Amino acid sequence: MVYRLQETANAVLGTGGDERRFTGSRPADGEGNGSFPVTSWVADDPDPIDPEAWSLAVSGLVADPLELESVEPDATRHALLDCTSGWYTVQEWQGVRVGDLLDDAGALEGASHVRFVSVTGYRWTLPIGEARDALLATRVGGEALSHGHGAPVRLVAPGRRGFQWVKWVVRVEVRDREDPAQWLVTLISGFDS
Ligand SMILES: Nc1nc2c(c(=O)[nH]1)N[C@H]1C(S)=C(S)[C@@H](COP(=O)(O)O)O[C@H]1N2
Ligand SMILES: [Mo]
Repeated sequence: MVYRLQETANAVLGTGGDERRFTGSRPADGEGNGSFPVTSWVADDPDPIDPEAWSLAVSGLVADPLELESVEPDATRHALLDCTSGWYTVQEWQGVRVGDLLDDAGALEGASHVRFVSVTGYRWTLPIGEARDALLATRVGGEALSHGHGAPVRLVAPGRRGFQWVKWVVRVEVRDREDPAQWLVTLISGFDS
């Protein structure tokens, strides 16, 4: 019933219909920071990150842990960000391939997963093959990423839902296992207790 009413509203307003993805999400059109919403899963809302104070650690099952003070974008991907709150956007993201970082650090035998950790503690883990192909993005639609969208660096994980695209990344951890607790941590992230 609710669904029917929604369909009727869409017909009247001229929104929706064919443009919806199979997830139900509607498009946010345009390019760059201003063209799609800033969304947090629950209460994650860190202060803007001072790029001078920021660094990106690549650690865990690696031969040479890295501590990068900046990231030079040298890779581009068109990828679709689909938030469970009902919108999606296709953007050109620029950044570094996670695979290149792992090659620099030298992923060790047994490495099977890569965990991306936000300055807020929010985190998500991908199987290493998929992680290699993901991007740590510093730019969107030809612009430097804004704070709300995850500056200085956010994960771009093509094919994954928006909540897995970790913003404000400070650590990349190479691991030999999944991370069952990530659901809980992600849900409570941002709540002071
Ligand atoms: N650190 C952190 N990363 C996060 C979130 C969050 O709350 N904290 N929200 C996620 C959700 S639910 C979505 S849909 C996308 C939204 O990205 P955007 O704000 O750039 O649109 O970021 C994801 N990354
Ligand atoms: Mo989301």
